[in-house]
Amino acid sequence: MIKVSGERDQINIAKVYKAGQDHILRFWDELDYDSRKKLLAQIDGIDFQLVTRLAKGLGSDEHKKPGRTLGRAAVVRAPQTPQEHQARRVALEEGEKAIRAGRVALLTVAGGQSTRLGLDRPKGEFPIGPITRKSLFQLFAEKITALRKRYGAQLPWYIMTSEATDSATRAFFERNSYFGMPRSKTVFFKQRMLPAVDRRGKMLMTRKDEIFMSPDGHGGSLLALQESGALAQMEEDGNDILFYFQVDNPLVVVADPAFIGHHLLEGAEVSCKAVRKTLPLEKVGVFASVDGKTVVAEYSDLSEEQQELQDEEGELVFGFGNLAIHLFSVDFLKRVLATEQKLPYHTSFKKTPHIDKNNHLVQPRKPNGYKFETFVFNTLEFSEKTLVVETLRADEFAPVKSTTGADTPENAVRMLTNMWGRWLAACGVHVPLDGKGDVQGVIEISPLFALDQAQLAENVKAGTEFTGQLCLEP
Ligand code: UD2
Repeated sequence: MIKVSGERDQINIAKVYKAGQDHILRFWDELDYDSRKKLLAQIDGIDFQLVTRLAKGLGSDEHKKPGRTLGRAAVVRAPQTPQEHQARRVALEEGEKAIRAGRVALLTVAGGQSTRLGLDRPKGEFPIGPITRKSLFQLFAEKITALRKRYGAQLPWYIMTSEATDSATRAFFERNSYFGMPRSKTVFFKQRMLPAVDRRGKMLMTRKDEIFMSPDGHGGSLLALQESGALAQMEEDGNDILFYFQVDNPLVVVADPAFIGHHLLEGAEVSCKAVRKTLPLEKVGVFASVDGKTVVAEYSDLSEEQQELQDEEGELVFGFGNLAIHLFSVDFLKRVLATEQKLPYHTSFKKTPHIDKNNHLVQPRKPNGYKFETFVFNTLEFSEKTLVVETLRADEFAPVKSTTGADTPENAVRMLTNMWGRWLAACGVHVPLDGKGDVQGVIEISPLFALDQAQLAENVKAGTEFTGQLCLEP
């Protein structure tokens, strides 16, 4: 066993050997003081018991509970009838009251590594503004600023980063003077990281003095909120409702008052937004019910027959996809954190660059490393009352995920332009569409100019014309 001086380091090194991971100390003799310190610090942050447990279960996802019978989940449909519209108005008022009363805090999860986008920066820096090329972070900041002005509320914004995105994210906000927002109400906090292991359960190294680590999944937000003191701060500030959204969706209606109102009126612990799937086999998690509880079932856990299953009216039984827009009661989060039972870990098998025992960099062509993550929607299994509310994709969901496939930046920009085009058309501006129904041209409306269609109607100047490009800023 290698020799270290500090007591804590000695205990940690003993854990490394006990877990059978001593290959991570293979280059110890070649490391200088700083490198040793760095490696010891990384080791200090690893829960070796957890890694051992996860490595033992490779190939058998913890979350897959055998024999669960999935049924259809109850979903509040997007309003169509006069009664449904009236119910929405009542919910809207209730939600606005809660926002004005300072009950709502916001959470953006932005710890992911944006590998599929091939970005070397945090995804929140992605230039999404169709004309201004403003970043996702700026777009959210403008929405939040507009909401704060509208409701006279603080709406504190918690942003979860990870070791992979933290310093770059903070620096980006600094460089941009926090987009004019008060610094005290923008709070960054880091989620934990976990090592990846190979087929034999051995941790992978990226350098002689560095273990490969990746963020522990958006489910890590619960523990990170607690460990950072954010949950305690929410309580102190009187925030009892948390609005959760992902950094990748520029269309999100931040702190949607109608959604908050439904959540409160139903007495829900968790509420989720849902959209109808575009195709039965669309790759999204879907809402389902198990023993009377609403859950999210991943598409990969459903058979093709299940994904295509229809009722007598020809509607998909598992037809509502998860947008990853949620409301959590803060008390609920505290209860989940206090239970013995933890969120299950999901395993993914990915190409993971690493060094071999001769310190040669290996760029695998096939998957070689198991990563472990928990998912925030697994908290639904702890919820006594969950509400799922349908919304329209065109108005609220255009995630920026990948350079290919359905969720590209180009698609998100087109959907933003189309939404703003619909708002303008409703204000009487002529907006020509092409054969596919897309706006012919490009439109951008700053949330500081108009947060929604109603505000646009108040602010747009009479005689505004669209001639292929229109940018409305305050
Ligand atoms: C997620 C959902 C999917 C659907 C979709 C909606 C999962 C497994 N699937 O798909 O069902 O709802 O979103 O867009 O969640 N993140 C962190 N830390 C982490 C991992 C992720 O902050 O450790 C953030 C990440 O920055 C991003 C979000 O979580 O904002 C989603 O992560 P993803 O892109 O890996 O999720 P995806 O596309 O698999």
